Amino acid sequence: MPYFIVVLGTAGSGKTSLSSVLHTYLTSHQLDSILVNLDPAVEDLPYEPDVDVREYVDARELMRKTGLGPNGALIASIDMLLMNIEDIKEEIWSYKTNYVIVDTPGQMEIFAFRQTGPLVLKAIIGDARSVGLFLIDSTYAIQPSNLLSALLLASSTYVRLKIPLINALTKIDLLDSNALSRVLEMIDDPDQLSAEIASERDARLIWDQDEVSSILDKLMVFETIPVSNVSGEGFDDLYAAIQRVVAGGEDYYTEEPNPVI
Ligand SMILES: Nc1nc2c(ncn2[C@@H]2O[C@H](COP(=O)(O)OP(=O)(O)OP(=O)(O)O)[C@@H](O)[C@H]2O)c(=O)[nH]1
Ligand SMILES: [Mg+2]
Repeated sequence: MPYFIVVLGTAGSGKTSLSSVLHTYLTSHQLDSILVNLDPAVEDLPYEPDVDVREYVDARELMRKTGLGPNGALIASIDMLLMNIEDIKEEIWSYKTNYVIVDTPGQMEIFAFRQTGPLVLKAIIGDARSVGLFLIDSTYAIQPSNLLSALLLASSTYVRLKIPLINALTKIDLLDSNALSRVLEMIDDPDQLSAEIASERDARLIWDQDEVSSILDKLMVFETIPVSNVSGEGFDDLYAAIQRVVAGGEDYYTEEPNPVI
């Protein structure tokens, strides 16, 4: 059975880029994987998907035909994916592969927080093991209150999808090493994050420091791996974290002889 790696995160956080780079990384390590584009609204992809839901439902065509706006068309498209789910699942599972990388739609509030998105994922994954990568754009996370809201979003995504998550802090090539260390320290230390939020002029109006600390104490805290989809930095660590979740730390090879490269 393959392992499913579901790439999640807010619009523009780097899901499509990371899916592509991860596929290249796995291939270069003699691990077979396929790429599934689960975004019915995407126009251009930097990779050639093995399975592409636009062959079942094309949100852009739906917009043209129905006059729906982008969000309405995406909602309708994801609902329509569910109607085709058996065929989509069959196509994905027809590949004998180690990993299935699933690139999800940009508007994650439509995908993860409505009824049908999680049902689509659940149906595709079936009984296989899965891990979600929740992408946080590091250039956004340098602002402490942004980081807090990203961590809250990761937690609520976990509640919705009920698959284990790893946070991937993307675009670290755009941060200098001091800024990156500061973000990682805030993620590691809830007291520091709440202190930094308290010192933000605008955020102080909504959050007080004790409140933030107590929220952070209760939050699910997922492992965070810094990566760059441009330089490839961090992918050894990301792969190791994925392995820890899906295969309990053991390196994994399927029973099938693996015809990689
Ligand atoms: N510098 C840098 N740019 C990145 C990185 N990852 C993604 N980008 C850029 O960020 C933009 C968005 O990347 P995508 O991979 O399309 O992000 P996405 O989450 O799939 O976007 P949507 O599907 O539209 O929500 C693109 O211009 C990418 O080239 C990274 O690690 N470093
Ligand atoms: Mg994308």
